[in-house]
Amino acid sequence: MLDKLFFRKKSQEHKIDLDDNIPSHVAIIMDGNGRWAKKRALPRIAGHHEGMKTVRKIVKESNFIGIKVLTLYAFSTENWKRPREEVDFLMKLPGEFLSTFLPDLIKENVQVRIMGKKELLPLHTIKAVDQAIEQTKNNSGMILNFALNYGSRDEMTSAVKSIAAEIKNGTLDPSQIKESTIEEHLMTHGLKDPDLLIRTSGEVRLSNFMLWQLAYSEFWFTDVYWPDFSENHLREAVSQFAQRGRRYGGV
Ligand code: V07
Repeated sequence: MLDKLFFRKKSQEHKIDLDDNIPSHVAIIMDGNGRWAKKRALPRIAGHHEGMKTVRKIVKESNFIGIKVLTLYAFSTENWKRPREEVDFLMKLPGEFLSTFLPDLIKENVQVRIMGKKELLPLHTIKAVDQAIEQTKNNSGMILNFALNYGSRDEMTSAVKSIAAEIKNGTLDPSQIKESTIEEHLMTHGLKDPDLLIRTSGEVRLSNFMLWQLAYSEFWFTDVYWPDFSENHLREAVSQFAQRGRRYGGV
């Protein structure tokens, strides 16, 4: 690992030093697939398909850099409002991605996870992701966490519901509720908060993504459309992160 990083250190444009503060959890809003396609007079689904190939590249590079958790916003609770054909196409991407890349992910010791309301996905999508989760559950390397039918307000609403149910059945008293109680009921329980959020394609908002978990994260934005996002862009974001000091509200 040491000499590999050293080799790349000399050969890459954005240097990441061995003693750098590598973000352990990186979250990405993969935006701009539709605009990428439009620019080329292609259908939107062509952009999504190209975006899927970028996912593979960025997963590989993240693992190489030493990122421990990579969370990718693949489908939001709002995305159901898109045209039916586009939604149907998007729902086939997890299956296509996994049938192509799952063997590589297994070799690379990556653990696949999903956060979001899985029950509302088409059965073929659920089957594909469940199989990947099952086949990688004992992997000890990078966690690849796909936000699929995920919305932060939906996540918080579910958390409040289950906390309320525990109060009602007597297993929890309101006076015992702490920040950690809420954290334990979120879909990210057990994962540390993202250190770095990346959003592509020039939009500068959170769009209902990990509102609780991003409270102290560094944000990094680029105008680049997701299908054009490269390993070098990721290294640029990570090396800028490594240079920024973080104070957590202290002095
Ligand atoms: C999707 C490609 C990336 C750009 C954003 C929208 C389109 C990979 C997955 C995926 C999800 C779960 C999983 C394995 C792969 C995916 C959707 C859309 C819905 F276990 N890319 N990708 N899922 N796009």
